[in-house]
Amino acid sequence: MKALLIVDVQNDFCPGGALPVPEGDAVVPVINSLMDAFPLVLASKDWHPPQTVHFEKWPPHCVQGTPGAEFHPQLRTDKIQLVLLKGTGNRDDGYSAFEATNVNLAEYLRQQGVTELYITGLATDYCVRATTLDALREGFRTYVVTDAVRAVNVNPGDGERALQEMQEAGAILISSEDVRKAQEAVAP
Ligand code: VGL
Ligand code: ZN
Repeated sequence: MKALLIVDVQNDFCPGGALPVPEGDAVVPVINSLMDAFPLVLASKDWHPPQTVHFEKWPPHCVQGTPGAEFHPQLRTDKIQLVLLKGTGNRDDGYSAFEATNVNLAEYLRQQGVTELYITGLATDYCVRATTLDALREGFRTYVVTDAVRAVNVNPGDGERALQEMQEAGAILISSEDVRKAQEAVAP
């Protein structure tokens, strides 16, 4: 069984937010178009306390309960079965959705019978990267949907390098079109 994992598609990571990812909002329609192909859809939220060591590295963003921490308003939430909260402590970055503090994600996925994870969202070079590498370590067949992710690119090329690193670690890079095609072949 496969699951769609949406990483941090929150207002603060989109244009106009506190830590905007260039074209961050461009992933929203792509992710929306994928949801119906998956029996299980999960989404993570970066969910920081107002004071955290994380804000020594980054401008304050995604503070628990603030508008910046909400999902992008166009993201379809009706299909999201579980929200994973991460970066919730004062001393952790919580880049990976597998560091969620409200659910043990790896255990949850195994309980649900999930063997394949399709990863989308923000940002390619931080939370998508960390989540993908953890998913591989946990033994899931892990896909990264390349047109459903965007990078911060603190240094030019960070996003491309992250994709290459994930691929070398065993991730399969796939386009959203190919995800949809594969699904149509199964259930026309
Ligand atoms: C992220 C930087 C800081 C991310 C979160 O979601 O990729 N990046 N916090
Ligand atoms: Zn953060």
